Amino acid sequence: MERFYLTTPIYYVNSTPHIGHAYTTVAADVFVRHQRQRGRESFLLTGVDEHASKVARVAAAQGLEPQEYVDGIVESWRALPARLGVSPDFFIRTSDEGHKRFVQEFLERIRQNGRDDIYQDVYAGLYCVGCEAFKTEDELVDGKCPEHDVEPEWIEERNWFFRLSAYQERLLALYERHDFVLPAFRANEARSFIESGLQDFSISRAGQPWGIPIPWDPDQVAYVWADALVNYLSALTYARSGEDLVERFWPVARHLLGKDILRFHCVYWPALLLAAGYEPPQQLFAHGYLLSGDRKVSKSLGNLVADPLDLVDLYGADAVRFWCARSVSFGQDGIASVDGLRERYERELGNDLGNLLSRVTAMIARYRDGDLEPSPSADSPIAAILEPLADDVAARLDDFDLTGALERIWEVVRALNRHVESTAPWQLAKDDARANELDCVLWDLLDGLRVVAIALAAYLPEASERILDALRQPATLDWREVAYGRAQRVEGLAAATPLFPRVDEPSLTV
Ligand code: ME8
Repeated sequence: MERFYLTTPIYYVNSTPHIGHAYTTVAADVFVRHQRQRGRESFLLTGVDEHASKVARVAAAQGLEPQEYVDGIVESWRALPARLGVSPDFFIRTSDEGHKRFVQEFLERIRQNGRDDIYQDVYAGLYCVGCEAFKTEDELVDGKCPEHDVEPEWIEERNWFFRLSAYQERLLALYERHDFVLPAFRANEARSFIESGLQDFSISRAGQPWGIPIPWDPDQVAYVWADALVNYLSALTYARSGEDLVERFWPVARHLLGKDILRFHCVYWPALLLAAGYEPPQQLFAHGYLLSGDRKVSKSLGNLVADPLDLVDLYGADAVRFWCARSVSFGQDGIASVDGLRERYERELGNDLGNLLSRVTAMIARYRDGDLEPSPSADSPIAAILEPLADDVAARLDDFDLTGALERIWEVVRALNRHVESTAPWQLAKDDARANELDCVLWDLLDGLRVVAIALAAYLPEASERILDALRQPATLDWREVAYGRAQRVEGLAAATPLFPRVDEPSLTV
């Protein structure tokens, strides 16, 4: 049985979600839904990172205890996947007891691995609370963290260090595998960072009451990244009560993340795993930034596009999912604009796909009273168009090519539209001698739309179900159905209602 385990980053709860968080969450869901269609046992993990200093600060500013604060705001983070049509197999909170216990065991395993990988020292240096990361002078621009545009704070404290420097060779060996980190240019970035020499880093913080206590020194708490990264493993130990999923899913673990947290995932995390006696993940994919102007979309930079949930209210989850997958080539940076969403909604979802469904169903209703018998033909041009689709899309999605796979499906949508124009069923309908020809054309279009609906199901789960329903086809999403000639006979098919009706938009632009 092939399995698939995919994680999103766990997001900081110092604020509510924005479109950048929706982006990774949607992408992860598309990959997992697709693998399920191919019959793979899959597990999608997402959740929140609660023990950050910035979270404690926001709580204090609101006069709340950190736990009280996170218990409140976590609801808006749970709503994010739910409203985007994403149903994670588990939603982790780092304040879960199961997670806290596992982090303590994990750190204890490293300390007792016989290699002296954890030692005490004094950290004196800079810390960016935005990144929750220690910074060196050369990482700053004009004395500020370039990511958050703020000066880091000076910290001097005695805490526990992890001997990352001892893992250079073992980490480089992971990068011998060409696809350990994708895209390849990100693998090169991580590899050169490792080659440039690794500094040990602090895995605990002194004088911070909010966090997971270090088991052998409860006056200190785990550094937020040494706590958060472990979620990918800890979740598997308690997501299902009485069941440990580590053996089932850890060997096939894949992490999806934004490029901002590449080093933590591609360098620190595999080293911590090796030190604790676990295998590194199978694969990591780092995508780019959604930008507003030339800056990353971010709450702290205050350049938000719009609340993702407002966009869902207006356009529906499918439209937001489509826009995430299609507006920026996955892996690259790109502009996320609400204008772009509106434009794609109208032109691609409304016209290319929605009108195609309306036209095809209306023609079947009108010219054949809604009844059609299967009439596949091996030399149909539609057969040739559909034949390579399943493999092409699957290969792209296996490589995390979210945008490329969708474009491949859209080629078929466009081809079906051209087929309507070139065969002109309204002309055929005028000539009784061409009745068979009309049957074949209509049936091919029906079958093509059926294939498109199944191929698109991972991206547009709601629309896909509605298309299959409008076509009176079974709701099965089995990937083997993405093949020509499998549509079933239809009876009493009616013209479909618009799939993506016009939206009158209030002011949502930046
Ligand atoms: O870094 N464009 O949490 P975070 C694209 N808690 N993706 C974006 C984005 C943008 N403009 N803004 C955010 C953390 N993201 C840690 C992670 S994991 C063990 C701990 C997405 O709330 C993207 O996935 O800052 C990015 O990596 C993540 O949100 C950062 O979320």
